[in-house]
Amino acid sequence: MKGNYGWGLPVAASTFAGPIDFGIKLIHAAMFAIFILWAIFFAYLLLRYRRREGRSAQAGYESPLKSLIPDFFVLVFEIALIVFYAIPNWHRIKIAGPSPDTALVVELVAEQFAWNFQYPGPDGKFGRRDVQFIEPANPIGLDPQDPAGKDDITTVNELHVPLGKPTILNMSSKDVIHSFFVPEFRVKQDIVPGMKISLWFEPTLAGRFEIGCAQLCGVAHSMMRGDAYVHTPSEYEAWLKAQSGQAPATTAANAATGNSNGSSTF
Ligand SMILES: [Cu+2]
Repeated sequence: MKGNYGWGLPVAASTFAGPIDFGIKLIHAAMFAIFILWAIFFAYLLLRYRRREGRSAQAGYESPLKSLIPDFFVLVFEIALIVFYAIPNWHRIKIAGPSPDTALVVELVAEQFAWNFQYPGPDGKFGRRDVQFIEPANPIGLDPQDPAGKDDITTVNELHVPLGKPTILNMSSKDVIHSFFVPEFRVKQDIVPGMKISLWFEPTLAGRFEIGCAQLCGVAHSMMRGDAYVHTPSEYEAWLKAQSGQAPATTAANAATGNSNGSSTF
C-alpha cells in the first residue's frame, strides 16, 4: 500500500476519482475563499464602525437587505453545487450504474471480521447460499447440492477485478453493519444485515489497494481489512483460470505477500 497515500488525496484508481476529487477541491477552495472574504469584510466593519472621537460605536443595520448580499452569493453557489454537481454525480454513482451484462458481478458477504467474495465461475451462475450451510470451511453457506455453485470461486479478504471494466459488488452482512471502503476507488458503502446493497466502480489503475471496514463493527474492526487487486484483462483471466482449476491453490499474489488470511477455493 506504500505510495497510495500521501499528504493529499490517495492515488486515483477509478473513474469516480475525477468528479469526487473535483468536488473535494472545489469545496475546499470555496471555503478558503469565503473564509478570506469574510475576514476582510469583518476587518472592514471593525475599522469602519470603530469608536472614534465624537462618534460612538452603534448597533444596527445601514440596510437589512444590503447586509444579506454576501449570503446571497454563498446561497447561489451552494444551490449551483447541488444542482450541477451533487445531483448528477450522485445519480451516476449511486443510481444509474452499469448493466450487469457488461460488468463483472461479484457477491460480497461481510462478517466480523472478514470480507468473503463469491464469483460465479465459468457457468456465470452464482450458487445458492443459505445460513444452514455456514461452517468454518464454508463461510458464505454455499449449498453443496446446488450445481450452479459447484464451479463458484470464493476468496477471503481478496477481491480480484479486471482493469477498465465496471465491477458490481452485491453486498450483504452476516452479523452487524460493516462498510466497504477503498479510498483509491473513492467508494464507501455501508453493508446492512438483512439488506442486499449494490456498489459499482470501474478501476483505471492496476495494482493492489487496501479494503478497509469504515464502520466500527466490533473488537477487531481495525483488523477487518482486505486487498483489492486490479489486474490487466489478460492477468485477470489467468487468475480466474487458476482459481477454476481442480487444485485449491492459494493465489500467486497471496503467496507473494505471505498473507496468512489466505484465499480458499472450493
Ligand atoms: Cu466491519
